[in-house]
Amino acid sequence: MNLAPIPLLVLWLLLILPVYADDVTDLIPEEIRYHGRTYAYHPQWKRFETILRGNLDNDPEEEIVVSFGTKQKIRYGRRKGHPAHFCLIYDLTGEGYKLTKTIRGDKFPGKLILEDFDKDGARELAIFTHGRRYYTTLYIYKWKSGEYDTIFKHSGKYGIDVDLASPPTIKIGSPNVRAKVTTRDGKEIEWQYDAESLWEVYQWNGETFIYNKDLSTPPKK
Ligand SMILES: [Ca+2]
Ligand SMILES: [Ca+2]
Repeated sequence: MNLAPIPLLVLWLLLILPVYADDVTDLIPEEIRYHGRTYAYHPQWKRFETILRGNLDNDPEEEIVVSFGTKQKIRYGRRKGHPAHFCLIYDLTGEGYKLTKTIRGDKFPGKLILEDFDKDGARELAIFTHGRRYYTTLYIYKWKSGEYDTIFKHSGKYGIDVDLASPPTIKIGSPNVRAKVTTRDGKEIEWQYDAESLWEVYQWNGETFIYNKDLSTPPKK
């Protein structure tokens, strides 16, 4: 076997990979001005950074979506800036990638999903964003009449999951406070949390996610 091409291949990869990576890394800015405040990129959440490509709007070029953590810059006082999650959408134009949408999430970056829920050829963007005390919010954005519109938003701290089955569903957990327990004298009372969450299920109906009573965990009576 002729191994001569292998070093050349490695050299070629070393030449091409950094160019691509630099390009994409540049899409995460060092600073963002948002609603009169300045936020600085913070590497503390680097392992949760996400960069995805996909066509999100009505032109054929792909967009790039980046999601990362920042801290608000506070000029005066010794207080440290609060964390803030940002998600940016760039559109590919003749001159390169142009920022078209800035989404401020909660405090910490979560996962992103690009999925064409309504099968119209443009993908929708699902953003998970986290707050303190295990609080998670899920936003779903869709390109509609020239802008990105929120078609779904829900928060909770007992689990949120997007299932991309056909039709797709979203499960939102809530505490099962109605669990029944039996007292020592044999009486059944509603007293404590059950280990298993209750699940509110939303199912895609062709246009949006709507609550589906049959798929949801029935509240215990
Ligand atoms: Ca596009
Ligand atoms: Ca779509």
